[in-house]
Amino acid sequence: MFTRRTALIGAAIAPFAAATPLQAIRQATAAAPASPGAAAQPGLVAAPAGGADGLEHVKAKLVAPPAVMAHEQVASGAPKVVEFTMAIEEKTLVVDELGTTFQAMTFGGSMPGPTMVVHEGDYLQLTLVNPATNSMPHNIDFHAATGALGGGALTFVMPGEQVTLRFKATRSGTFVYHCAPEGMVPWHVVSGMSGTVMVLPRDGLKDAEGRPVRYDRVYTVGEFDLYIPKDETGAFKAYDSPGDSYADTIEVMRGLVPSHVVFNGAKGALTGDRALTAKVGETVLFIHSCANRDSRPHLIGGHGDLVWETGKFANPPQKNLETWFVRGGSAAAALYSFLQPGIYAYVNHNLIEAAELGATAHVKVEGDWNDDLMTQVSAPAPIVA
Ligand SMILES: [Cu+2]
Repeated sequence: MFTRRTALIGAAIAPFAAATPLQAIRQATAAAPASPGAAAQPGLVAAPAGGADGLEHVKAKLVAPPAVMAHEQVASGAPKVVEFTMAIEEKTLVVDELGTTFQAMTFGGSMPGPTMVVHEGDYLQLTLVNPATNSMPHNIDFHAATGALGGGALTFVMPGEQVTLRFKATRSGTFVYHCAPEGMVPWHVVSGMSGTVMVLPRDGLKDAEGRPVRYDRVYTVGEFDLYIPKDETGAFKAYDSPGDSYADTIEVMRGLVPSHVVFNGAKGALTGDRALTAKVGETVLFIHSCANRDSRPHLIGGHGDLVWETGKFANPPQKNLETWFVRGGSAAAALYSFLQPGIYAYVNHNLIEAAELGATAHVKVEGDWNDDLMTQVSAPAPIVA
């Protein structure tokens, strides 16, 4: 049956030309294992790659951001095959205080998707599930992986299908993963489909001098630029499904002016009752991903003690940063030990994006105030002549 949805999908994957959009989709699905990327790495298609044979398999439990799954900072034992299962969920989200709705497409039901943690030399094995309740084909491109469009060429799944991909984590660092279905990559990405993989060195993080560093807490922040269409009165439009929102959204996207720039899917997702928490004396690792657009994180009242601006742990971290940078299409990592209690704003220091469009989080820090670091010498009072 030729519906608006199938027409849309057919148009979106036009490179796979066929008699009808549905046939095009089926051909695209069938063609995936025979794509150039797959041909170059036949071991990834069916048979296990030799290096993963005989390794211990462990199942990892993903959690919703800003939390990060339980993990070892220093790997115990030999490399493992770490198995993940993640379902894609298309859903309507409220993204601001006006009640504006957004047709989100998500990994694991959250924006960003859950952060996966492995160690260098481990194999990350993901079963990606696209439930029949979804309307779109999806896949996953791991920036941490090597070959086959980051796995995108081997993971194209229609609603009602699942696929399992395994790749060797050969580089340490924080890396974006995102959906990348041919013909509609940017739309899926700005609809919410990205997250982070953290590949830790087997012996843990090190400072610029090579000394071990550890964190007490880790949070994952995903920054998203949203392009929600408005009607002729200037009010945000609501849609019934991603497909219904497609044509209008693409038009707004092409203007490159986001309607919202948010952390973790909505204005206020990480403020107030949902603020991140820490205690004075604790060291916190902040992972900050941007799948599409650049950002410049700043912790107001604090600093970046150690910052892996590109997120890559093989490179020595930068020290004592004021504000750092996250290139669109990457995830940075910043480590800070809190010295004072209070509410810290963690912002994109394009302050218009932070304050007007939504890119603000709060860190609520408990502990004792250090008068030596800061004190109010005299309270506000009339000017003394
Ligand atoms: Cu997708």
